[in-house]
Amino acid sequence: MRQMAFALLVLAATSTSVLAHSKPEQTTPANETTVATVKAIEMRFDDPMRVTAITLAGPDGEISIERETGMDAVTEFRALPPADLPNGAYRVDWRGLSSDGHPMQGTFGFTVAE
Ligand SMILES: [Cu+2]
Repeated sequence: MRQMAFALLVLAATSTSVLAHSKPEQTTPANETTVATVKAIEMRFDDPMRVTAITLAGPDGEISIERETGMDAVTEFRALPPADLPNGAYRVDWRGLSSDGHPMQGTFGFTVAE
């Protein structure tokens, strides 16, 4: 019985902290959209986020992107992909630390088609 109460407490604490955390409000390209070109990869957070890692995976595997935003906590994160991404499906995965120091992660995807 004590274990059950503890489990519920953990569950409640977890869901509260998830709700309290900043997820990207908007991304560029927007999630699940099709675009002709990608000039920048951007994420906007409602609370400052220190993005500690970000990867871009495309049809031929991982693609290196150039961070324009450093390791500071920001509400607008920006990175630059190589010019002329080939057509295909892309996925961005990121990890970060929210303003209260909790680890966060997220993902979004888009398609390049000309
Ligand atoms: Cu937190």
